Order: sequence, then structure tokens, then C-alpha cells
Amino acid sequence: MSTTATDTPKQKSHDKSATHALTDGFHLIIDALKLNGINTIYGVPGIPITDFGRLAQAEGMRVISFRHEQHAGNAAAIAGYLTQKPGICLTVSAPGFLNGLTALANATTNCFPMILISGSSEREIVDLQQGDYEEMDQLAVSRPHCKAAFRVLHAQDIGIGVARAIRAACSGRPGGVYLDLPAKLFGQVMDAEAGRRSLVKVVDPAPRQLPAPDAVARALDVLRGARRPLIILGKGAAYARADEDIRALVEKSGIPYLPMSMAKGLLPDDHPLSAGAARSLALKESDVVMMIGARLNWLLSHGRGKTWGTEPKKFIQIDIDPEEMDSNVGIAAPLVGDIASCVSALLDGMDGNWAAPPAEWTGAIREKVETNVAKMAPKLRNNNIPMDFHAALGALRTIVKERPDAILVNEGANTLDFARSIIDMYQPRKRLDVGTWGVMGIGMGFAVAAAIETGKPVLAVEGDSAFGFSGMEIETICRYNLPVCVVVFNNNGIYRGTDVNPSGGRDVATTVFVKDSRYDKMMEAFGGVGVYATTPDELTRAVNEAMDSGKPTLINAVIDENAGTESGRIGNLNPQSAVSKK
Ligand code: ADP
Ligand code: TPW
Ligand code: MG
Repeated sequence: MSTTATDTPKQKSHDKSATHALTDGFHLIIDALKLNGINTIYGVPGIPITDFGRLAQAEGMRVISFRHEQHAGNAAAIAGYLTQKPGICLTVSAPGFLNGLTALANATTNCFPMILISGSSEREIVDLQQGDYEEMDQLAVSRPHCKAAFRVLHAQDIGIGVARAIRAACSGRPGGVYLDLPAKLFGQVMDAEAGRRSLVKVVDPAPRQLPAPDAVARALDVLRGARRPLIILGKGAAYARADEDIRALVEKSGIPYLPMSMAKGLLPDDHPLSAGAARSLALKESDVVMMIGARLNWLLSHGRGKTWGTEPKKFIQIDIDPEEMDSNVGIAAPLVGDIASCVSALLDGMDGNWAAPPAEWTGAIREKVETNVAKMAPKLRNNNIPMDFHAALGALRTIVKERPDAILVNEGANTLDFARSIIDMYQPRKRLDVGTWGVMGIGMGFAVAAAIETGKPVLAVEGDSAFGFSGMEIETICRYNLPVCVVVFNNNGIYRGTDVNPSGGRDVATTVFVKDSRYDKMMEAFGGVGVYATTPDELTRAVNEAMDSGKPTLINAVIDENAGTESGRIGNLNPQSAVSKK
């Protein structure tokens, strides 16, 4: 017996008149997800998955509908990061799938576990390219952008298909998985009991991977020989949830540490061993660097060049992916395994009389931190009108200190770079940002999922351009009445609001927006609270009110349009024309 995807299968699934109970593709997918502890779906409805969303909701799942699949995908990706379970994004075929694919690729790049589930056209039509409604060979398109891609053609394979997707997303280096579900699959019917038996509960989806004892010994040897050691914590370390052991490792070893952006708060940023405010010195002068869940990619200048000084360095690297070793520079002591096991093995190997690094080194870092913090302090208290980044972020810094369990979402160029260095974090996994790609558009998707998955208040600090990529999702935030406070740093454009068209022609410059836009009114349009803030005091009051009330709020913070610099702190990456002057 077969049905079309638009039939409502409700009557069928529990058909009392049949000789035996039946189930179908819709219910098997839902049951397979629930069996594996997955209870939330982020998506956008439409053919052929509209009924799937309805039925999932009817079966008690949380189904969060977005205005655009990319933001549903970003929500799923960060849900994966926050929970260690793959976040699910559900889309329609071809264009919906492609919209979600950007987020899937971003999840894979950032090592977040996520599954993109898209409805698709039947293979018979796709493979002959006969022009179906929203036809595309989605499985082939997805492959280069994710860790694994699977298609399920028969209802009895749904259990194993979902299990493979979960296993692939979570085990080893986490990442994005694509699951292709052709329209006809949803309506396929089978015996309910056989269906139940076909489901697979994934046992131990991310098995521990113990490091080899000789690799641990080698790492400890290199560390013992260091005179100016440094630990770099990455978002892999935050993801791994080995918070206490990582703190113990830092404190027992007495080694200064540098948190990558999303690892901020793994240890509180005001910890005496934090080298956060002495980053340049720490990278340049260190002689041994232990990377924990961080890659030597562009964010660390590939481990070479001016940033790293002239002294030769030895690297110890802890990572679950063996191929990460030697990807940019030679690794003296590769430690392959899961971070919890590796860190615990290192702790075990540090005997009682482990010597702290020379005071000369830790003292130099401490001194630099204190000098830089003192230098920054007055800038954070300035009362310039319009506000500059420092004044506005000085206000937000205090709020985050007072509300350490709030989640900070952050994107933009100057808005990102300044916020990252100014706003201290105090708890793990509280800072969510543009990640490995420096991608704009994660803002509202991350904010929605952070609120849904954690129940904590969310503060999204957004450049006005960055906000625009996902701005329509404030309707989603209002619809689900989420405790999200969005602060738009409105400097009238990308980097600055002051550029002029070099030709003198009628169009405005490529980086400027409508002057003095009122983003706060967008929020009001959907029933949320909109606030227009021009001073640090107004900003402080409005954010505190939003965080206390939990009401969806958008604060348009007016920022000096002259205050920013091109590309924030990575202007050096812009290629320059050799023949024309800007
Ligand atoms: P950051 O951007 O913060 O520097 P990256 O995303 O570059 O961090 O690096 C994260 C690294 O962490 C990846 O190489 C990934 O393989 C690794 N990783 C993720 N989870 C674990 C884990 N549980 N154990 C070990 N390594 C992990
Ligand atoms: C998907 C390029 C990097 S930062 C940025 C863009 C467009 C916006 C900066 O302006 P904003 O911040 O947000 O107003 P501020 O404070 O400096 O004024 N498309 C994607 N990703 C990236 N990174 C870009 C474009 C970019
Ligand atoms: Mg801007």
C-alpha cells in the first residue's frame, strides 16, 4: 500500500479496523529521533515536510518554525554545540535545502554536530532530470559540505538511517550530516511492531578515545622542558565539557592560558592565569604551546609568522582528529584522543612536585595583563555622544559580569572584535559567535536556539550589518516569546557609516546604509519591546529591563559612525589594488 506525501497519515497509523497496527515513514522518523533523545526540530515547513512538522508537534516534539532555513540551520548547529546531541534542521527540497546547506557547511567547519533533514523528489525523476517541483540532486550537492550524507528509500531503513546520521554527527570530530528523505518515504506504510523493532538507539554516540600512554608521556616531557609555556583553549575544549579537569590542569600546572573566542569563560576571564589581555606577548614569547581543542588555522596565523615571534616553538596538540596534527606546522607532541580523556591522563601524569613555570614568565604575562586592563578602563567609561564602541561595550561588560549565566551571541566586524576583547565571560559555553569562518548571519538563529536549549536569557550584540542577515527572525523570537535581548550597534553601515562613492555618482558607497535607521521599530512591529539608546546609561537600563522581564527586546544603540575601522581587526586580510587608489 502506498500513499502520496500530502495524505495525512494519522488515520492510517493507528487504524483499528486493520488486522494489525500499521505505522508509516512520518511516525518512524519521529520515533527514531525521540528514541535517541532528540526532541527539538528547527525548520521551515512546505512540500513535502509540512505534515512531518505537524505530526512531530502532535507527538510532543518541539518544532520551531523560522522565516528562513539558514537561521533554522544555524539554530540546529548551535543547539548541537550546546547539548552534544545533533541539532536537527528540517527543510523542503532544492531551495530550502540549499538555504539550510550554508548552515550545515558552517556547522561542519566549526565541528558542531548537526543533521540537516531535507525532503526531496523521487530518485526516478531526479536521476532522469525530468523537472520535478523543486528538483535537485541534493545528496550529491551536499557531500562536499558535510561529514556524511545518507538517503533513506524504505521505511524499514529509517531506524538505521537516523542512527547512522547521529553516529556520524557526534563521533570523532563532530560535524554536519545530511539526511535525504524522498517525499514517498514519509507515506510508506509498514507493520507497527516490525517498525518499532527496526529503530536503533545509538549506544555511546561519541565514544571516549583514550590517548596512547607514550603520547601522554611525550607531551608531559615537552611540557616539563618548557621555560615559557602557554595553553591555548579552543571551542573544542568548551564543547568537550571537561570543564573541571581543564581548570585543574591549568591551575595544577600553573601555565598561563589563552582562550579562543568561544572558549572564553571555560575558566573565568578574570582568572589570574588568563593571558587574554596579553595575547600578543603570550604568542610571541612562549616556547612551548599546548593546544587543547583549537586549530592552528588563520585565527592563530597558521602557527607561524610575526604573531608567533622569532623563537622556535614546540607545539603539543590535543585533538580527537589525528589528521589535524601537522596541518600547519609540525607538532612535537601530538595527543590524539578526546579532550576529557587526554586532560585527565595529563593530570594523572603530573606528579605531586610538578614545578610551576618560572615566575619571570608568569610575572611578565601578569604585568602585561594588568597594564592593558588599566589602559582600557577609562576608555570603557567615556561619555562621548554619540557613543563609541568602548562606551557601549563598557556598559554591556558590567551587565554580563552581573549576569554570568546569560548567553552572549556576537557578530559584526568592529562590534565583534571589540566585544570579544572587552566583555569578560565567566562560565563555559556562554559566548557564541561567528566561529571559524567569521560568518555573518548566525545571530538570530543562535539566539533562538540558545534560549530554547538552555532556558537562560540571551544577549545578542550585533553590528547593524550583521543583524540584517538574520533580522527577520525577530518575528520568530516574538512568536515563541523568547528571553532574547538584541542590541544593534548602529553605526550606519559596514565597518563605518562614513564612506562616500568614489565616483561621486548617485549611488551611496557600498558599505553605508540608510542613516539613523530605527531597528527598534522592527521589534515593535511584532509586539516586542523596542528601545532607542544614545548613552551608556540608557543602554544599561534597557538591557537590564529586558533581562529581568524576559521580554523579546531590541535596543537600537546609536554608535559613532566614525568609530570603526575597515574589517575590524582583520583589515590586513583585504587585498589591495595595485593600480587604483581607494
Ligand atoms: P577555535 O576556533 O576555538 O580555535 P577550532 O574549531 O579551530 O577551535 O578547533 C576545535 C577542535 O576541537 C577541532 O580540531 C576538533 O577536532 C576538536 N574537538 C572537538 N571536540 C573534541 C573532543 N571532544 N575531543 C578532542 N578534540 C575535539
Ligand atoms: C556571510 C563580510 C564581515 S563583517 C561584515 C561583513 C558584511 C559586517 C560588518 O558590519 P557590522 O559591524 O556588522 O555593521 P561594524 O560594527 O564593523 O559596523 N557575508 C558573510 N560573512 C561575512 N563575513 C561577510 C559577508 C563581512
Ligand atoms: Mg555597522
